[in-house]
Amino acid sequence: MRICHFSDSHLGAGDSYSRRGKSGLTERQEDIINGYVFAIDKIIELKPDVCIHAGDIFHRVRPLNSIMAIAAEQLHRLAAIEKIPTIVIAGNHDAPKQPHVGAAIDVFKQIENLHIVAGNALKKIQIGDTMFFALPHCLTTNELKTELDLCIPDSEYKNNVLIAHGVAAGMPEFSMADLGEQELPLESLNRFDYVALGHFHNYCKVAQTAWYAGSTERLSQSERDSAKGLLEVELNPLNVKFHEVESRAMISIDRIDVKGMRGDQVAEIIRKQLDQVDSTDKIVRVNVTGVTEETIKTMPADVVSRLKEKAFALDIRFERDKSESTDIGFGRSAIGRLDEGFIEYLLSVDLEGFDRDILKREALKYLSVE
Ligand SMILES: [Mn+2]
Repeated sequence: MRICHFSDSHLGAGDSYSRRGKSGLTERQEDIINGYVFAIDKIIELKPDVCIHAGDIFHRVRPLNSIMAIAAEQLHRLAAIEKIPTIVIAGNHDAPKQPHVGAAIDVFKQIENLHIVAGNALKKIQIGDTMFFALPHCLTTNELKTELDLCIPDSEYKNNVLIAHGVAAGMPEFSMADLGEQELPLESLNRFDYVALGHFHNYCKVAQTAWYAGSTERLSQSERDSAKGLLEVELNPLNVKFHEVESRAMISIDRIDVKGMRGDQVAEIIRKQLDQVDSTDKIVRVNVTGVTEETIKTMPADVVSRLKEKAFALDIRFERDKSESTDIGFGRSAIGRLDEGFIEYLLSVDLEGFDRDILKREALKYLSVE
């Protein structure tokens, strides 16, 4: 039995990015969609016996219709046209917080050869000589425990495979402190011939037979050094191989110390650094330390937006000079992140009965300096 395991496509993410591409979605959303499509191209080329998506195919509970159509087209291609039996589980990002809302992936249930697993309950799926225990994201720890207790390998089958979305226990470095994150005890993972995990975005082995496939595109700076792609898994004996797919480069320019410098000098230093790393097609974070009130006051008004033209995306973080005692924030830069953070939060929560646009407008009134 040969399996392809991929995960965390987060389709729809990147909507706060400013430039729009040909599709009308943002260029960043297009990147994220491309990662998902490239992974499916590779899986079709590898022609496994079974394909697994271990959760968070969508970034939000309610994706745009256009995003759902893209997801459906590719799953149809994989399962119905290429006839690769495919199992997709709900993750914490795309599982609804209220059961009556239902999971977006449920819409794909009718696709031939596709097994959709959502709704807080384990589903056992037999394919050939292998039993797949597909455990979607559960709403509560109690529900998770009840369902995990049902995950007992059956010796009737040559292989038993567990599919789950969450944090492998005892590995705090893997916790992304996400809302609704769930912990999977190692003793329940170790019983299986293979465990296909989702949630952690950098592919890695976490227990004797348990692997995270990682995400199909980089979604945060903590993923900048990790290649993106999918796992090809041979069972009996277990052999796991990573296949890379194309993804956007992410870099971090760390600790440019600007103590005692004026804002216009700082802008020039950042510009030179960006030239050195050939930043045009990359997502770049710049950490500037030793910033004083004087640095901010002497920074030309449009400097950040002009620097932004030099990268695909640019996030400049100014860190205050520790010897400066004042408590006042950093105007544009600090506030800029606060309002962006709040909008991101607004987009990520269910706002039943509220108008998202009105809330967004009101919030910006209070959080923006302009
Ligand atoms: Mn997740």
